[in-house]
Amino acid sequence: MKNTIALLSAGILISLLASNVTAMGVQRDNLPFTPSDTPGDVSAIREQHLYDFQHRVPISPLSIYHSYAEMTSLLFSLAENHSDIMRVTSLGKTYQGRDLWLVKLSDNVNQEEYEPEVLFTGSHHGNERPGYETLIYFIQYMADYYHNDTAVRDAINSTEIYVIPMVNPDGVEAGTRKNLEPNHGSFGFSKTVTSIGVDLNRNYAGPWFLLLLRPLFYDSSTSYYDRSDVYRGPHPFSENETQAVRQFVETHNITISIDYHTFDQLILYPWGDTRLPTPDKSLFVSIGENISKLDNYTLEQSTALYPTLGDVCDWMYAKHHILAFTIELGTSYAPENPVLLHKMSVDHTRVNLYICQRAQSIAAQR
Ligand code: 0X9
Ligand code: CA
Ligand code: ZN
Repeated sequence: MKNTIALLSAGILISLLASNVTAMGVQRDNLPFTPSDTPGDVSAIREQHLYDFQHRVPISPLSIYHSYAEMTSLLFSLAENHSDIMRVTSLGKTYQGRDLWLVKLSDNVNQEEYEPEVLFTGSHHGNERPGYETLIYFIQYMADYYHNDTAVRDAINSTEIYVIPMVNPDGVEAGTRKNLEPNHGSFGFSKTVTSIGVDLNRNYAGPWFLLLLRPLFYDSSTSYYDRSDVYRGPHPFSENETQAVRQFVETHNITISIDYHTFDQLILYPWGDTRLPTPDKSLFVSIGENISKLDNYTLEQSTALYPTLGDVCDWMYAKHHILAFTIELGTSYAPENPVLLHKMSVDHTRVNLYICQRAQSIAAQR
């Protein structure tokens, strides 16, 4: 995506991106952190790989990420072993028939309790694997450390934590940014299949008409054209995956959310479709500054990266008043270095725990 934009829109966006990578220089204090063993029914090969991964021994790059099937069996085995605090359900199916898994982590997990709710989503873009991998790590850490880490216990006892680790499993399996839904022309009117895939992070509702009015402002970051890598789909919520997220969000009361992408080491807050600030800018900045103390990433409004229409955060904030962040992990789409991936996972486990804490204080005030 960044490559596409840089190629297509020359200097302006390149300099925008370049200005975003300034280091914050904040020192972090390291959490004592011992990753646990993986549960039994993950394949032997995977266990070996994870063992190596956890011990920071470089392994074959292709194998440091879970496949969809491996993630599925890991999630179910964790839920089985921690059935008091973890539950896995399906929010629907993708075009290719994969279930969209929702993980809930909370005490009395089978009851809807009156506790602040938080949501973490990953891999709207299938080629951005750290999004789901860091969330798998987070889920596993939460499940395994419930009894031994007070921050984990507080978060699980006092919040309802929801995770949709892989929003776009078809794309993950195919290694593509977009999902695998066949397109019938840009507006869905063609009888034949003209191309494959919608950019799910352009498919949420928003002021779509602005693309007509300000084509240059959105430039090559949002597109009508079905062949584009940033194709928004024939209409808002045309896709199974975004419908599933919408259905979930409409039936919950989420206070803070983070949507994980790669890459650029950024913490982004709305708006992403206009340079105007939101009424909650100072609250976004206050939360974002604390996140950046934990991951050393740069905090800015989404439009500073580039303006888009139809991203998940703008919709969540505009429609549901959710304090919705995008985090762009790391310095490449899917790093092959297990040490980097591990550090990303540890840092963002701490970020997610902070979000649980902060959601409690914000929900108490609202
Ligand atoms: O373009 C996106 O969807 C995200 N970047 S990525 O490189 N992972 O594709 C950024 C979305 C943040 N929102 C806006 N910039 N408006
Ligand atoms: Ca609970
Ligand atoms: Zn992305």
